[in-house]
Amino acid sequence: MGFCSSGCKMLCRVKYVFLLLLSLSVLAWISMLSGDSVKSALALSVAMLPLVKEEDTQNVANSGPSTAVPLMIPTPRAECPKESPLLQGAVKLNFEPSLQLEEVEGENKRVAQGRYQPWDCTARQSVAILIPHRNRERHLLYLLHHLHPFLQRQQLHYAVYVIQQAGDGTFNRAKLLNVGYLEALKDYSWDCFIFHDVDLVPENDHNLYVCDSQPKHLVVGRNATGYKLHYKGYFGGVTAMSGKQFRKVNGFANTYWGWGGEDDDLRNRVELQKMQIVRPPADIARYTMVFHKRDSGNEINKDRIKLLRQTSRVWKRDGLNSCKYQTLSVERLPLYINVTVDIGKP
Ligand code: UD2
Ligand code: MN
Repeated sequence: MGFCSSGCKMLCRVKYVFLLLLSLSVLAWISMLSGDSVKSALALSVAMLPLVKEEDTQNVANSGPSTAVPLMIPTPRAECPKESPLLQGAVKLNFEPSLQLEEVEGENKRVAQGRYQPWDCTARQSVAILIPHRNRERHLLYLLHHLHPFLQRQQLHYAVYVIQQAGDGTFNRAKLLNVGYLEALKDYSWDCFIFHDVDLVPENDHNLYVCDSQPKHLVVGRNATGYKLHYKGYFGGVTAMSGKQFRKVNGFANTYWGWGGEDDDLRNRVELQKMQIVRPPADIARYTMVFHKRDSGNEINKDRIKLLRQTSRVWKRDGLNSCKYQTLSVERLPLYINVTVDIGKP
C-alpha cells in the first residue's frame, strides 16, 4: 500500500513535469518561427494559460484534481490582420463646445498613460504620435477625442506625446517635433513617428497611421482648401516617417522660428536623400482643421525663403544632431504624455 501510493505520486509528478516541458517547447517553437525576439516578446499576451505548479502535484495526488492552483504563463498572440476589421471609413466628426477632458478619459479606459495596444492581437507597427503645442487646449481636446478611437480601430500599438513649448518666446514647431522624436525614443523603440498639428482631425480611418517604405504625407485635403492638395510638394500638417527615414534626413531643421517654411524644408531634406513622398488616395486623406487665427508668438517667419535656399548646405549640421533643449517636465497623464521643454530663443 505504502509502495503503491508513493509510486502513484511519482507517476503523477512525472506526468505533470512532462506536460510542463511540452508546453514550454511549444512556446519556444512558436517564438523560433517568428524569428524576431522583439516581436515575439510583444506577442506575449496578457491572456494567461493556466498550468499546474510542481508543488501542487502533491495536492493533486492527495486530494483529487480539483484543487490545483493555476500558474499563469503568457500565451502568444497572432499578428493583427493586414486590414483591421474595426475600420468604419468616413466618420462624422463633432466638435462640441461643452466637451470635457473627463468625458474623453471615460471613453478611453483602455488607454493608460497615453499608450495603448490591442488586447487580442499583436499590432503590426508601434507608432508615436508627436503633437507640437502651446495654448491650444480646446484643439487638443477635440483631437484626443477623435484620435484615440481612430487609432484603436486601426489596431495599433501607439502613444500620444504632446510637446509643450515653455514660455512665450517665438514658437518653433519643427524643433518641438525633433524634441518629441528624441523624448519618445527614451520610452520605447517606436517603428514609426507621426508629426501631427494639433488642429487637424482625420475624417476617415482608412487613412492609416503607419509608416511605409517612403515618407508619407497624410493630408491631401482639408475643409479649408476644398479638400485639394494645397500645392505640389506640400508636406505640412500630418506626416509619417519611420525612425530610419527621419534619421536619414537628420530630422527637422531647428532654425525655423515662427510660422512657415519648416515643412518645405523637411520636403527638401527628403528629396536630397532621393526619397519620394507618398500619399494615400484623396478621398481618404481628408482632414477637418478646427478654425483658428494666427497665434501670437507664431508670427510669419520672414527668413523662411532664405533658410529654404540653404537646406542642401546645412542639413547635415542642423537637425537631430544639433537639437539642444532642456526638458522641464514629463507628465504621464491618462490620455497623453505631456513633455514641457525650454527650446531657447532664435
Ligand atoms: C500650416 C501647416 C503646419 C505648419 C504651419 C507653418 C497645414 C494643415 N499645416 O499650419 O503643419 O507647417 O503651416 O508653420 O498646412 N501651434 C501651437 N501653438 C501656437 C502655434 C502653433 O500649438 O501658438 C502648433 C499647433 O500644433 C498647430 C501647428 O503648430 O497646429 C501649426 O501652426 P498653425 O496651425 O498656426 O499653422 P497653419 O494652420 O497655417
Ligand atoms: Mn492650423
